[in-house]
Amino acid sequence: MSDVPGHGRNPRWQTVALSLLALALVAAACSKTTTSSPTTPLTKVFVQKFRYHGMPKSISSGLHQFLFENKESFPITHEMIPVELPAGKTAQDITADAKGAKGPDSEDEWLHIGGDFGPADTNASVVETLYLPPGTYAFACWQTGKPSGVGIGPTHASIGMVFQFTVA
Ligand SMILES: [Cu+2]
Repeated sequence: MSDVPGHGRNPRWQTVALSLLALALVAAACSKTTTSSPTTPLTKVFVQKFRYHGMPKSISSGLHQFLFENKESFPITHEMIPVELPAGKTAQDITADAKGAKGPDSEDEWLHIGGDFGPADTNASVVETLYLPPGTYAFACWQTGKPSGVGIGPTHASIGMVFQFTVA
Protein backbone atom coordinates (compact mmCIF):
# COMPACT_ATOMS: atom_id res chain seq x y z
CA MET A 1 0.00 0.00 0.00
CA SER A 2 2.69 2.47 1.01
CA ASP A 3 4.62 1.86 -2.20
CA VAL A 4 1.71 2.99 -4.40
CA PRO A 5 2.47 6.74 -4.29
CA GLY A 6 6.13 6.06 -4.90
CA HIS A 7 5.24 3.71 -7.71
CA GLY A 8 3.08 6.38 -9.24
CA ARG A 9 5.78 9.03 -8.91
CA ASN A 10 8.55 7.00 -10.41
CA PRO A 11 7.42 6.99 -14.09
CA ARG A 12 6.86 10.76 -13.86
CA TRP A 13 10.45 11.33 -12.77
CA GLN A 14 11.60 9.03 -15.53
CA THR A 15 9.66 11.15 -18.00
CA VAL A 16 11.25 14.34 -16.64
CA ALA A 17 14.68 12.73 -16.74
CA LEU A 18 14.13 11.55 -20.30
CA SER A 19 12.92 15.02 -21.32
CA LEU A 20 16.05 16.59 -19.83
CA LEU A 21 18.17 14.02 -21.62
CA ALA A 22 16.37 14.80 -24.86
CA LEU A 23 16.94 18.53 -24.33
CA ALA A 24 20.59 17.89 -23.60
CA LEU A 25 20.91 15.85 -26.79
CA VAL A 26 19.18 18.54 -28.83
CA ALA A 27 21.43 21.20 -27.30
CA ALA A 28 24.50 19.07 -28.02
CA ALA A 29 23.36 18.47 -31.59
CA CYS A 30 22.69 22.19 -32.11
CA SER A 31 26.03 23.32 -30.73
CA LYS A 32 27.80 20.65 -32.75
CA THR A 33 26.05 21.83 -35.92
CA THR A 34 26.98 25.44 -35.16
CA THR A 35 30.64 24.75 -34.51
CA SER A 36 31.14 22.43 -37.48
CA SER A 37 29.09 24.40 -40.02
CA PRO A 38 31.25 25.73 -42.84
CA THR A 39 31.70 29.44 -43.30
CA THR A 40 31.05 28.99 -47.02
CA PRO A 41 28.61 31.72 -48.03
CA LEU A 42 25.33 30.46 -49.47
CA THR A 43 23.72 32.50 -52.22
CA LYS A 44 20.17 31.74 -53.26
CA VAL A 45 19.60 32.10 -56.97
CA PHE A 46 16.28 31.36 -58.61
CA VAL A 47 15.01 31.31 -62.16
CA GLN A 48 11.74 32.88 -63.20
CA LYS A 49 10.66 33.74 -66.74
CA PHE A 50 13.98 32.46 -68.13
CA ARG A 51 16.03 34.87 -66.00
CA TYR A 52 18.35 34.29 -63.05
CA HIS A 53 17.42 36.32 -59.97
CA GLY A 54 19.27 36.94 -56.72
CA MET A 55 22.80 36.58 -58.03
CA PRO A 56 25.11 39.53 -57.19
CA LYS A 57 27.08 41.11 -60.03
CA SER A 58 30.26 40.70 -57.98
CA ILE A 59 31.35 38.28 -55.25
CA SER A 60 34.57 37.64 -53.37
CA SER A 61 36.94 34.91 -54.45
CA GLY A 62 36.96 31.60 -52.62
CA LEU A 63 34.52 28.87 -51.76
CA HIS A 64 30.86 29.52 -52.53
CA GLN A 65 27.64 27.60 -52.34
CA PHE A 66 24.70 28.40 -54.54
CA LEU A 67 21.17 27.14 -54.12
CA PHE A 68 19.66 27.19 -57.58
CA GLU A 69 15.86 27.07 -57.44
CA ASN A 70 13.54 26.65 -60.39
CA LYS A 71 10.57 28.88 -59.55
CA GLU A 72 8.82 28.93 -62.91
CA SER A 73 5.02 28.89 -62.86
CA PHE A 74 4.93 26.16 -65.53
CA PRO A 75 6.72 22.80 -65.79
CA ILE A 76 10.16 23.18 -67.39
CA THR A 77 13.74 22.11 -66.85
CA HIS A 78 16.44 24.72 -66.26
CA GLU A 79 20.10 24.55 -65.29
CA MET A 80 22.73 26.89 -63.91
CA ILE A 81 26.01 25.91 -65.52
CA PRO A 82 29.06 27.91 -64.40
CA VAL A 83 31.58 28.86 -67.08
CA GLU A 84 34.63 31.09 -67.05
CA LEU A 85 34.59 33.88 -69.60
CA PRO A 86 37.82 34.47 -71.51
CA ALA A 87 39.17 38.03 -71.64
CA GLY A 88 36.96 40.23 -73.80
CA LYS A 89 34.00 37.83 -73.81
CA THR A 90 30.67 38.63 -72.20
CA ALA A 91 27.28 37.07 -71.55
CA GLN A 92 26.18 38.48 -74.91
CA ASP A 93 28.72 36.24 -76.63
CA ILE A 94 27.21 33.17 -74.97
CA THR A 95 23.78 34.29 -76.13
CA ALA A 96 24.99 34.96 -79.68
CA ASP A 97 26.76 31.59 -79.75
CA ALA A 98 23.59 29.78 -78.63
CA LYS A 99 21.61 31.57 -81.35
CA GLY A 100 23.96 30.13 -83.97
CA ALA A 101 23.85 26.83 -85.80
CA LYS A 102 25.22 24.84 -82.87
CA GLY A 103 22.32 25.80 -80.64
CA PRO A 104 22.48 23.82 -77.39
CA ASP A 105 25.78 22.21 -78.48
CA SER A 106 27.42 25.63 -78.25
CA GLU A 107 27.66 24.85 -74.54
CA ASP A 108 30.83 22.90 -75.35
CA GLU A 109 32.51 26.08 -76.61
CA TRP A 110 32.77 27.48 -73.10
CA LEU A 111 35.17 26.61 -70.32
CA HIS A 112 33.15 24.79 -67.68
CA ILE A 113 34.24 25.09 -64.08
CA GLY A 114 33.36 22.94 -61.12
CA GLY A 115 31.76 20.15 -63.06
CA ASP A 116 28.43 19.63 -64.73
CA PHE A 117 25.66 20.45 -62.29
CA GLY A 118 22.35 18.74 -62.79
CA PRO A 119 19.26 20.46 -64.06
CA ALA A 120 16.30 21.41 -61.87
CA ASP A 121 12.68 20.91 -62.85
CA THR A 122 10.07 23.45 -61.73
CA ASN A 123 9.91 23.60 -57.91
CA ALA A 124 13.17 21.64 -57.59
CA SER A 125 16.57 22.94 -56.50
CA VAL A 126 20.21 22.10 -57.05
CA VAL A 127 23.07 22.97 -54.67
CA GLU A 128 26.33 23.93 -56.36
CA THR A 129 29.62 24.28 -54.53
CA LEU A 130 32.34 26.16 -56.36
CA TYR A 131 35.81 27.39 -55.61
CA LEU A 132 36.10 30.62 -57.55
CA PRO A 133 39.43 32.35 -58.17
CA PRO A 134 39.26 36.00 -59.32
CA GLY A 135 37.93 36.30 -62.86
CA THR A 136 34.87 36.80 -64.98
CA TYR A 137 32.24 34.11 -65.04
CA ALA A 138 28.71 33.41 -66.18
CA PHE A 139 25.89 31.10 -65.30
CA ALA A 140 23.97 29.87 -68.32
CA CYS A 141 21.23 27.44 -69.29
CA TRP A 142 21.49 25.40 -72.48
CA GLN A 143 18.23 23.53 -71.95
CA THR A 144 15.71 23.66 -74.79
CA GLY A 145 12.34 23.01 -73.16
CA LYS A 146 9.36 25.16 -74.06
CA PRO A 147 7.08 26.85 -71.51
CA SER A 148 4.30 24.52 -72.63
CA GLY A 149 6.41 21.60 -71.48
CA VAL A 150 6.04 19.98 -74.90
CA GLY A 151 8.58 19.94 -77.72
CA ILE A 152 11.92 21.60 -78.25
CA GLY A 153 12.25 25.38 -78.17
CA PRO A 154 15.15 27.78 -78.47
CA THR A 155 18.24 27.18 -76.35
CA HIS A 156 17.52 29.15 -73.20
CA ALA A 157 20.91 30.91 -73.34
CA SER A 158 19.90 32.22 -76.79
CA ILE A 159 16.89 34.00 -75.30
CA GLY A 160 18.88 35.59 -72.52
CA MET A 161 19.21 32.97 -69.79
CA VAL A 162 22.80 34.00 -69.04
CA PHE A 163 24.11 35.90 -66.03
CA GLN A 164 27.60 37.40 -65.98
CA PHE A 165 29.39 38.06 -62.70
CA THR A 166 32.80 39.09 -61.45
CA VAL A 167 34.87 37.38 -58.78
CA ALA A 168 37.28 39.80 -57.16
CU1 LIG B 1 16.69 27.13 -68.85
